[in-house]
Amino acid sequence: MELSGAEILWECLMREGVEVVFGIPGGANMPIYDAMLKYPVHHVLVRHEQGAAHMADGYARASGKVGVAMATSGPGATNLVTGIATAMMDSSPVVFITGQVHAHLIGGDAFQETDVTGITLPITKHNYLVTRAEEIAQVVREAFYIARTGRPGPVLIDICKNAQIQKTEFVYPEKIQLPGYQPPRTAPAAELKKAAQMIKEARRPIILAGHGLLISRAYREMQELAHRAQIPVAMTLLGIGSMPASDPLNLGMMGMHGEAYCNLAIQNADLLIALGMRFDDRVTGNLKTYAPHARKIHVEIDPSEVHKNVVVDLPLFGDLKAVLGDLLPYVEEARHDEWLDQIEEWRAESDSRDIIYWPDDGKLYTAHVIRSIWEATQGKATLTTGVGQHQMWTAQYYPFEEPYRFITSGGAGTMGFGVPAALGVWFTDKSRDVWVIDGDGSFQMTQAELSTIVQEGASIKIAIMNNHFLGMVRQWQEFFFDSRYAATPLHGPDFVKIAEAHGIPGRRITKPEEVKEALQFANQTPGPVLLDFFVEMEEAVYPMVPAGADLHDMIRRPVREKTTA
Ligand SMILES: Cc1ncc(C[n+]2csc(CCOP(=O)(O)OP(=O)(O)O)c2C)c(N)n1
Repeated sequence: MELSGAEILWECLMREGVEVVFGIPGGANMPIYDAMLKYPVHHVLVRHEQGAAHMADGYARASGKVGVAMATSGPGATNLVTGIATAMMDSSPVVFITGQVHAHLIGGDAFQETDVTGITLPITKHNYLVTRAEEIAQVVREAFYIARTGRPGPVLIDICKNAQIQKTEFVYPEKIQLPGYQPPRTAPAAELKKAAQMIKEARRPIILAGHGLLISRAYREMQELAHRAQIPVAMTLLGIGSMPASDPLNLGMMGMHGEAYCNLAIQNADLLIALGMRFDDRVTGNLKTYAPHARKIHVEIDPSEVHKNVVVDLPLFGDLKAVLGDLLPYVEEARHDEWLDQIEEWRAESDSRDIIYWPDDGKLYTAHVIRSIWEATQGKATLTTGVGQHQMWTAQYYPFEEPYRFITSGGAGTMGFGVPAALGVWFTDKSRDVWVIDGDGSFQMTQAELSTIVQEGASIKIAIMNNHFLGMVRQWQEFFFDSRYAATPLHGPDFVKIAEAHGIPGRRITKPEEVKEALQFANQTPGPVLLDFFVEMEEAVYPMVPAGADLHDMIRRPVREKTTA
C-alpha cells in the first residue's frame, strides 16, 4: 500500500499504542499534522514546546509507556531542548518528533532550519535525521524500542518535510535488528551468589533505592529483599515510592536534603546495596569520605554508570527486576536488630528538630501546608513539583505509600516541570487525583500551560508555595553568601487573578487556620483549582549537606524551645 511519509509515521505510532501526543504545528511539520486527522489519536495543543516535552515526560514516568512530543523545525525544536535534557537525566522514555526543512535545503540556512540532531546529540539516548519516506517505518520502530528498553531515555526523530510528503510502499518492519545495542538482562549465578554472601556477612547493611527500581518495576522484589534480610532502605529523590513510607525499614530520602539519620546510616554502614541509582553528587557529598566502612554492591543496567563516581566491590549488570528475581533465592533470612536500634536513636534525635512537630505559631510554613495536603488527599494523590525548596519539602513531608505518585525533575532540576508534567500524568488516568506543588518561581516558567489544562478540561489542583523568593537560591545565599540576596526576591503577579483569567477558581491563603478550608474547597470543586499559599519567606530546608561536604556534615535545624504556641 502506498502512503505518504506522514501517514506512515502515524501508522507506526498507532502500532506502538500511542493514544495521545503533545505538540505545536508549524511550517515544517504541517504534513504530519494534516495526516493526523485520519488517525484515532488525541493531540494536546500546548502553549510552548517545553510544555509538550514535560507533558510527554510526565505521561511516561506515571505510566511506564513511551510519551510522544512534537514540534516544528527551528524554534519549535529548540524549545523542546530543556524538556529533552530533563527526560535524559531522569531516564524517561519519550520520543520527540520534529519537522525539518526539505532535505535539499539542509545546510543552506533555510527558513527555520536548525540542526536539532546536532544540538540534541548529547541529551538524547539516540537521534535520527530522516531524509526519505522509505526510512520512516524502520526509524520509528527502532526509536520506540530504544526509548523504552535498557536504560530508557529520549529519542528524537527529525523528519524532513519532503520525507513527510513523498509516497512510498508501507511495510511495517516486524523485526528490529540493532547488533550494537544489547542491554544486559541478568547477572551470572556466580556473581549473584557472591552478592548473597556479602549480604549474609553484613552487620550494618543498607539498600540505596533509586529510580531504576521504579523504571524496571522491581520495587516488590526490593521490598522482599529488605524484609527477608531486615535491611533498611534509603531512597533517592526519584526512588521515593519504591518503599512504602510507613514501612519500619523505610529511612526516607538520602543526600543533600535527606533525613539526617538516613545519611548517618549510610556513613556507618558496612554494606551498600545500590539498586538503580547512580551515586549522583547530590546523594554522595564528598566522594572521598562517602560510606567509608562499606563494601558496595551496585546493580545497574547501564554499564557506564558503574565505577563512575564510586568504585564498587561487586557490580551486577542487568535489569533490576531480573537480577533481584534471580538473587532472591540465594538470600537468607537475617536480623539486624542492633543496627536498626542505632538508626532509631538517630531518628529520635532528628525528630526533636523537625519543623513538622512545631506547634502552631501563627505562621504559614510550607512543610505544614504540604503535610495538610497529604492529609486532605489521604496520601493518595499523584504529585508533580517544580524545583526548589517546595520540591524538597514535598519529598520530606508527603509520605508516599505507593510508587509512581511523586513525579519530579531530579537530575536536571528543571524549574517549570510541575504544571505541564501534571497534565501528562492526568492523561495516563483521568480519575487520578493530580496535584502540582509548585514554587512561585517555577510556576511562572510554564504558567502558560494553564490554558492547555483548561482547554483539555483536566482536573488538576495547583498549590503554589509562594515565598516571594527564588527560595532555594535564597537559602544558599543565606548559608554561603552572607545573606546577600542577589536577584532572588521575586515579584509575582496575583496568581488567583491569573487563575481566574483562565476560568480556574482560585484562593489565596495567608494563615494556618485558612489551610483546611482551602483544601476542602479544592477537593470539592470539580476541575482545576489554584491555591496560592503565602508561606514564610525565609524558611530553610533542613538538613542540608553543603555541596561537596561530607555526607555526615549536615547543617541541622536548630532545636527549638517548645514554649509558646
Ligand atoms: C530552569 C532553571 N533555572 C534556574 C534554576 C536554579 N534554581 C534552582 S532552585 C531555584 C529557585 C526556585 O524558586 P521557586 O520555584 O519559587 O521555589 P522555592 O525554592 O522558592 O520553593 C532556582 C532559580 C533551575 N533549577 N532551573
